[in-house]
Amino acid sequence: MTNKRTYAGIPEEFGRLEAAMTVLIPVPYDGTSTWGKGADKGPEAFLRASENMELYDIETDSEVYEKGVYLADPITEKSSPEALVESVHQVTKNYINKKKFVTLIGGEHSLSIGSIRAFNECFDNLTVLQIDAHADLRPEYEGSSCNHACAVYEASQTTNLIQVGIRSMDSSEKSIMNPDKVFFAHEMATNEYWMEDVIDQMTQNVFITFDLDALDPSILPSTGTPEPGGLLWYETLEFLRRVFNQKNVVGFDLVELCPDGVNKQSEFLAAKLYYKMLSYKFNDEEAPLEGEDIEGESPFSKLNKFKEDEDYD
Ligand SMILES: [Mn+2]
Repeated sequence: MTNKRTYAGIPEEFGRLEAAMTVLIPVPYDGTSTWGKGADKGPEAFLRASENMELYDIETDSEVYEKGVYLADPITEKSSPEALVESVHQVTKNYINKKKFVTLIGGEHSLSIGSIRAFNECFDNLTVLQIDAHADLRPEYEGSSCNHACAVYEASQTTNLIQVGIRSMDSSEKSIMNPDKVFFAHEMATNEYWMEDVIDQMTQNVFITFDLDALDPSILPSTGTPEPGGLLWYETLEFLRRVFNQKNVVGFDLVELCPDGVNKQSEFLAAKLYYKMLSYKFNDEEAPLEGEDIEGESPFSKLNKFKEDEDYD
């Protein structure tokens, strides 16, 4: 196990599975994208950018990598969209059952069907916070229910789905959409209270599926379908900080990074965004003491269906 690559090049002691609070699963998948190809290159570009990022976070005055981040083997299933979704579902669930804070880097958005399914099986009353330019509510597209255009249809039926930043959809998706739980970009632009309004719709347990095309193409051009009128950096961070502070975020995925091989700002933004989200997640956690066993110290263990400690003291 020596010389195994670690997330962001962190020291091996923080990269071991046993010591890590967070697991990062790369999913280099681009099987169903319709226009801009290249999301399969997303995880590698993200990891390389992460290795060139400073690991002290000024805002939270923390070095969250010390909580441990385990870089899992990439999921490379490519035989069919359905097989990819099932593989993501199983691998994600496996790490949740190990009481880890599970995160994924894609890869196109269809992988989230599998990650959301796993989280929904493991956490009660799950809210799925979808940050995205696209509604992605089609029950089926090009012959598959596991197409990226269908990324949150299942979530709309089985979870408390909240959609933020939406500015592109098909009229047929209107009938599936819940008007109280969709926040269109053009309305957010004139509603100074949109962040509170979104959080008011949430249950306590929140999984975030963050399609990077939610961001404005001026700050993140390298994505499959760049839509004008997206979120900017500091409003995105402020919103995420509030969600992490007020809710129990149980995991997240970042999808649709399509590096162009030349400009590096998009993968660097994704790397920084990921690290910010970890910094917010573990900001108010007590660091485990030297030599202390962190097994069972998972920040959301009490809400995990597989944890039974409250009944057994
Ligand atoms: Mn999208």
